[in-house]
Amino acid sequence: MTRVASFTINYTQFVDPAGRAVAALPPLAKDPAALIALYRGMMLTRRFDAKAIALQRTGRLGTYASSLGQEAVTVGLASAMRPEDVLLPSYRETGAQIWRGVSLLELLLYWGGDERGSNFAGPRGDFPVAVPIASQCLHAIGAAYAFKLRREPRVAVCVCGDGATSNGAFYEAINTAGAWRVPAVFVINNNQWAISMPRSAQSATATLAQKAIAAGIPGEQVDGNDVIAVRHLVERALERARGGEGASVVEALTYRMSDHTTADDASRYRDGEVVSKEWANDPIARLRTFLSEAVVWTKADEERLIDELNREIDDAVERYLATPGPKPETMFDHLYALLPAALVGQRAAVAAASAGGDHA
Ligand SMILES: Cc1ncc(C[n+]2csc(CCOP(=O)(O)OP(=O)(O)O)c2C)c(N)n1
Ligand SMILES: [Mg+2]
Repeated sequence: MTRVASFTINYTQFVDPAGRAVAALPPLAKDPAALIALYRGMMLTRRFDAKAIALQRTGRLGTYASSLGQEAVTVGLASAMRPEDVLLPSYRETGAQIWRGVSLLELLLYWGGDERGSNFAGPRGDFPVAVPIASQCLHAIGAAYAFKLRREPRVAVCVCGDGATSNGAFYEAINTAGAWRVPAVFVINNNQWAISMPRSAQSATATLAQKAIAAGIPGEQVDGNDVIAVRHLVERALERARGGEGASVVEALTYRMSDHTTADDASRYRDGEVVSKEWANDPIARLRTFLSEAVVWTKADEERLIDELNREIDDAVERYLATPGPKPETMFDHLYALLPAALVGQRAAVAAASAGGDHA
């Protein structure tokens, strides 16, 4: 018998849950401005998240998917990208979208059921939120193949959940990424749950990263609550893709601290004590401790930042609530470039029957 293939999956962590460096740090970790920007991005994401849930609970926003506890994955991966790269997010990448320049108003409009919120004024090339699981993985292949054909030094960055890696579209996408050697990075935001299905019941594989091996591309794991590590690993994967070496998979290990969405009640299927213990891994507290020790981050800095973020969020909420809601017939306007004849009549019938509404 001869061994014809073998593989190893590496796991990277730079800063442990107590905020201590546990490995030789990358240059980023010694750049106070860069660290503070990451901290601000994570704090904004968390505060926006809380506001979005409050708006949903008071009937002023639709179903919303929280990223509580997952801020380091979503902000870390976006911070590694260049503006000209393209993000293909799932519904849990609010932090990445904000970092990329999607406005808080656009996010509120989207989650308020208004498709104008997906017509980003900032990152024009970024894809809208993908709700159908893993569909964005295939879109990423299309985008990445276009970059390759046009010889543009851009990378398609696709983010999907742990559960999404059980979907055929994920396997098809990574297989094609390997075969076509396209500039793509697949980040698995492994929050340990696919609604009520725990990671252990989703797949018998030891790591999700090793699914990449079967596609002929590298896969590795990172501590998804260590923003420095996420940023570093995704940056490396991006450099590789940009340099013509092809796609890779980064599995970021984190934990979904929230319900699946505002339409879910996670206390029905998971142990509250286990969830509470996960707060010890909070990515924001970890960076705050690291910052206070490595750089100067005082209580006054923290208070100033919170004031500034509150103002930014309140201003977006005010503008959102003052935006007249979309007319019901506009639901026909964003799927087809040219509306099929069969739907033209339906659109007209809806328009005739509706008077429109608003978000407040
Ligand atoms: C193709 C498809 N199948 C099923 C669903 C229903 N669904 C919505 S979220 C979800 C679980 C996804 O879990 P995961 O990929 O881990 O992402 P997470 O929600 O944890 O971020 C499922 C099955 C869907 N949206 N699309
Ligand atoms: Mg999940």
